[in-house]
Amino acid sequence: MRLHLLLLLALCGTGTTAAALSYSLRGNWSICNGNGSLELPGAVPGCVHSALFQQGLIQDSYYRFNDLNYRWISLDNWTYSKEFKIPFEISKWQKVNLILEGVDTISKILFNEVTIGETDNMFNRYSFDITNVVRDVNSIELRFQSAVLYAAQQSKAHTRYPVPPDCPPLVQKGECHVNFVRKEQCSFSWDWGPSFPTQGIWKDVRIEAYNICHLNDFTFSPIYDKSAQAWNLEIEATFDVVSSKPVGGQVIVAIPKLQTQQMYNLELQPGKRIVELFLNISKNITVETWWPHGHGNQTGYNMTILFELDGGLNIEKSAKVYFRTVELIEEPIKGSPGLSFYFKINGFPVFLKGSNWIPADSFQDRVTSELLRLLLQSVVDANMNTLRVWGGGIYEQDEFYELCDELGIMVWQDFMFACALYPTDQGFLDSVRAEVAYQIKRLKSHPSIIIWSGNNENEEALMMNWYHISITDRPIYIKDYVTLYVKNIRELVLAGDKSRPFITSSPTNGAETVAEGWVSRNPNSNYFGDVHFYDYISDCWNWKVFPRARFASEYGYQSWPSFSTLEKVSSTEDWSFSSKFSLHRQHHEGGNKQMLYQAGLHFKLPESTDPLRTFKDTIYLTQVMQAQCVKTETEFYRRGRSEIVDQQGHTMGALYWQLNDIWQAPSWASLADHELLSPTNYHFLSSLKEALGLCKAQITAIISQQGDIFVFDLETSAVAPFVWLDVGSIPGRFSDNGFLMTEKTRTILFYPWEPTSKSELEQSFHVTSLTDIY
Ligand code: BMA
Repeated sequence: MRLHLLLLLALCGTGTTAAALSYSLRGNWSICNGNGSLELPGAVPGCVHSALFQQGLIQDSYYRFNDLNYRWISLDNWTYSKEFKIPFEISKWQKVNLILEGVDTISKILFNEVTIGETDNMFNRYSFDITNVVRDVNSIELRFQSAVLYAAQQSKAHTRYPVPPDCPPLVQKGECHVNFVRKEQCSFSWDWGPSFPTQGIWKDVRIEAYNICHLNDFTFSPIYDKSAQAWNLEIEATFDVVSSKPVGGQVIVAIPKLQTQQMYNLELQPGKRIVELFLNISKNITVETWWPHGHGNQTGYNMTILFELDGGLNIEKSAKVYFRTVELIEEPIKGSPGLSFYFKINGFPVFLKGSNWIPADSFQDRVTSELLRLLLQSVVDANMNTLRVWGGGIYEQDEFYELCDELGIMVWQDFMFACALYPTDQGFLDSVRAEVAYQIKRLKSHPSIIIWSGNNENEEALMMNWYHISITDRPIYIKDYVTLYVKNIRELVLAGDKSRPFITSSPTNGAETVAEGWVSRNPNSNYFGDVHFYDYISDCWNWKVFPRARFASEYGYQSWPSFSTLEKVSSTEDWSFSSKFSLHRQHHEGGNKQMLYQAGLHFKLPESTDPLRTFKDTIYLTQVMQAQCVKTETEFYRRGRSEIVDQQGHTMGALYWQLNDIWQAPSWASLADHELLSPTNYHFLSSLKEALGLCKAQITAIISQQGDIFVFDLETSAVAPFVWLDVGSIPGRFSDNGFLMTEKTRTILFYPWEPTSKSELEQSFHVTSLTDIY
């Protein structure tokens, strides 16, 4: 969906006058630490870590132990400042606002040395009235407070009762009390991620000046009227009317391809005004609906809205409109107690197959449109149709959702609360309310988003008593839970968005959770809602260990990223499975042992006399193990669609944990720094450690180029399980990898993500198969 919120122009009777002008404050700012000992230039959007790196003052933050070495950066209180001249005559404008699309996180803002406001939520958009302080030449300062110190203060000030967890497990080497600050929750560390609590201006900043009235924002929802069998479009435009008299005029909405044009009269009273428009699409016109990938096209229609207001003030917007319906079906199932939990898109039941999405980098200024496109294209190429934007990360940038619309990827959108209990004092709630209202407005026009979910695992944390809360204290926390997710977030969703369902948590029991007072005794039930399932002890080749759930929204196994990925952030002494580095990067208690245990159930563990060979082979084997485990479990859920066994089944979703990685470390991800592990289907009659007659396979490749693509013609001397092709640090994707090679020859394509050559590929090419270890 492309909302072209560009500079607003108005054409006045004679000549041309702009009704609004916008001046971007992107680009170079000055950054200074708390005691003034460090001063450096830094980019906006950006963060302190990136600025220090760009100035050569720190190394790559992901290198070796730098997450610990650079802890001082997030404990300091930094200031961003800039002096600038506005290139138009500012005194001619009735109203001037400073717009900050994203501030990370706690800051006090001074404009020409006057405090104009404060920020405490990185997910909110801020607008401050600077009409009375703005001049032609200006200074702006954002005085940040360390989010880590702020979180500690907030927690200390919450004296009535603790709000757990205080700190992450020690193995995560993270910071404490992240639940007290409205910031990317995993930036204080996670069980796959480092602690980099960034500071900075992470999105656009600009000055907007206007006369008469200004369109602040504009959003819409296509709604299908079942009884009339017709589509309607509900449009909402928010104006700031600065004229002292009412502003009249008309608005024309047009969707040419649907032969639809409607005109409305309007009169805007002074002050903040919301205009609601209702557009009927004639039922005689065929509207092509938006479908998820694999189910149909992603047809969208161009729409224009033209406000023609008094005094020749014209404001025009354009956007792409997609039409689709989504229903969450919870109804009795024959032969199974409980309720179903599945989605109907445009009236058709759809199995949600996909993965969970986490932030693509600790430093969001490094997440480019190209990276998003490559990752999301990989999602559809791997035949997925859904991503869950997990609640411990961020509401993704507009481009992410635009790409999902375009590619047909359904998005399960969590609100950003995860694995914790949260406070509900008024200041916190006000901040959350502003965040939620803003995010609903920003995102609701995207057809890709098919559900809002209140949080990640917080109902489970509460009801399974993760934090050892005494039974007598539990009602306090249940009350807080209901206040936050039901009385605030849910209310805002119901008021602001009629075009998709809402659930309070994941996992949850859906309607049963509601019936039990918004918290279920066991939110992970197989008979209701969705489940998260992790089991590192049982043999993953034995599908009997998996839950016959209605919907598996999280499940998975860890693996190590490829050696070529790790090599870039480590040094020779780190290259063993038990090195200080390997232990440091593992943020999940016992994770390295669990991987070896699981791999050892079906594979011989590597025992080369060369320690580096053993390390590389072990990494390879953890990936093979992960691929096998996720494959077995995913196939189990896919089969479960049409099965009811022991009164359980009718599974309608499988989203494995996790698609992508945030840094180079062991995790549950299948895409590690731009490489795709895509297993093909086969069935082994025994564990591979028991297989007889496997001979060492000599695999050779002849590489040729066809346009932008490289063709790898492979030849093997013997049957080779889990053939892994590697081109070192050359970014790109193979059409298949980790496959079983039973035929003598096979052709695989390589899609480079950056320009490369045949000779570069030949030099970097390396192939491994299980027969190299045996
Ligand atoms: C679930 C997720 C994440 C976590 C993953 C693996 O709990 O929601 O919090 O990273 O499992 O442990």
